[in-house]
Amino acid sequence: MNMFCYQCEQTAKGIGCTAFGNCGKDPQTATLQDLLIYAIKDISRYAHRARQLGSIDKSVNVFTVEALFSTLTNVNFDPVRFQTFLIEAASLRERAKSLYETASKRKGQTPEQFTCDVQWWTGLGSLDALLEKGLLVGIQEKINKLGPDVAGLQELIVYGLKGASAYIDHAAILGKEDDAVYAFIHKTLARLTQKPADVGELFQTALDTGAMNLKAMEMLDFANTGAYGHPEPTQVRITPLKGKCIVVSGHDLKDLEELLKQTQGKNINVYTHGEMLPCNAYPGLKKYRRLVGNFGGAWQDQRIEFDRFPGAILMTTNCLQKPKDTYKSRIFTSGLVGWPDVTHITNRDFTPVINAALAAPGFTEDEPEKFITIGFARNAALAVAPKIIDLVKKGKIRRFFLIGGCDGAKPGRNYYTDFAQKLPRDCVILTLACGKYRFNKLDFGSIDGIPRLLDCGQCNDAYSAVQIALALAQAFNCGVNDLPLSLVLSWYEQKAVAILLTLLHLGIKNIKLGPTLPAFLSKNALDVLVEKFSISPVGDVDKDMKDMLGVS
Ligand code: SF4
Ligand code: SF3
Repeated sequence: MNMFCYQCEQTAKGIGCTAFGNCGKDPQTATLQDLLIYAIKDISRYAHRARQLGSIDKSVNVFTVEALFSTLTNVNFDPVRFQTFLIEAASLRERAKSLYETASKRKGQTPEQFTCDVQWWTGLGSLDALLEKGLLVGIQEKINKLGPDVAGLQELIVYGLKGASAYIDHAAILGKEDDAVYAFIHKTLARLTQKPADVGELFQTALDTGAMNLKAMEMLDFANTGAYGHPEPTQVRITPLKGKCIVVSGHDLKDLEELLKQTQGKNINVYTHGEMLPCNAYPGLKKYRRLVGNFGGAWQDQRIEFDRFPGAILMTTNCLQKPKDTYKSRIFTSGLVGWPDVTHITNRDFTPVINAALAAPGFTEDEPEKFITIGFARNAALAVAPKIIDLVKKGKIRRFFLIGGCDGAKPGRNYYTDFAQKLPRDCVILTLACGKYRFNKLDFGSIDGIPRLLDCGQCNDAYSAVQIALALAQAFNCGVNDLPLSLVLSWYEQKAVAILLTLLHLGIKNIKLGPTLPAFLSKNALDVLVEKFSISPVGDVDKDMKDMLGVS
């Protein structure tokens, strides 16, 4: 069986994964994901029109976002879970359809009738039948039909929606929702079922997706800070302590909080991993004495790191890799994450995780102490803004570099380490997301008490970075593009796509992007990005840095 997926940076040969995903996604799962995306576009037609007539169904909203998020890279690899999703999708299609028809009748209107080339909602009990249908709606088919320019831009929009859905889902878990984001997603997916838009409209929709993602990140910021307080500068231990242990990876703060509650009094140390590192800076999470620090680095090292972690492992969101047999019995998934034959936690009952931690040996001794400093999200960073502005005016800080984004396994990502290390000592680095593990354990020193490395947090804390940039622009009475600020970004999955669209929506120019440019964007589409936004690929560290510093 074949597949075609080009949604992430690690796509095979920089073109597309066709036999098996480089991420570990098998062709069955890929095909079912394609069918699920097709299904939610169909459902969105009804949901969008029903909303226009004043009828909204919360379960359709939540399902749309969960379905999108589950197809994000490195989230769910379990074909059975996707079959279940499709069964649920079929019943939600009926619900959305009847919602629309009832609303139409109420207004004295005749509801529109829609057709689908593929009747995805029938034969749901047979995996083979679903796979047959999925193959008809794959991305390669779309490219053949629409050409690489339009197909690629349509996918850019869908990937932006996937990324934003991750943030919308996290915010909803903490009780923050806004119908405007669901409305945008339904409207946009519904539009994608119609006669293809031209390139200009597709670009505009992509930028609008970036605007919606800004709203999603803002909601999540408010949800996180509302529940756990504002991150504060914090020294985090990065070496293990003696004792039984659990490591929590992913992005879900609520899962971590519940686990910390459930492990109280059980003598189990809890460590963050990957994108959970910033949790150590939230007052509402760091108050738990047993949250003892961070273990390991970014997602792509997990098969080595989890192998040597002597406790239980919880994967709350992306990025999961194929578990090794050595730890398969002590790794657990939660939320939308899934891997066949790995125990999935439901209803945040972490008893199996706790039991696995108690059964595992744990660390036998304390490793020598080592700490890193984190916690410079918007509140903490803006608290030191007056001092930073003063240092800029005195010429002690020459330039800011936002070096952040996703990490990944492909070669070429040491560019970001080299770049950070080679920066002149009068430059400050802002960072966020898992790409920071390329350099966040290095000592960059400080400038008059301001650390040269300011860690804003997770990928969604791009919202914080935007707020910091806007505040600096206001202080210097200029636009963000006129600030002494350069953006050097790394991408891997679709949350990075959503964030990139947000930055473009804000009109931010001259972004350096790498390690490679998205395979799903055709040359023509990339040319437009270069022309309109002066985006350029990362190249030679020394040359790129000289260009950004404006020195010859
Ligand atoms: Fe390949 Fe990336 Fe798609 Fe996985 S998500 S199949 S690595 S393009
Ligand atoms: Fe990393 Fe997966 Fe993107 Fe949250 S954990 S940034 S890659």
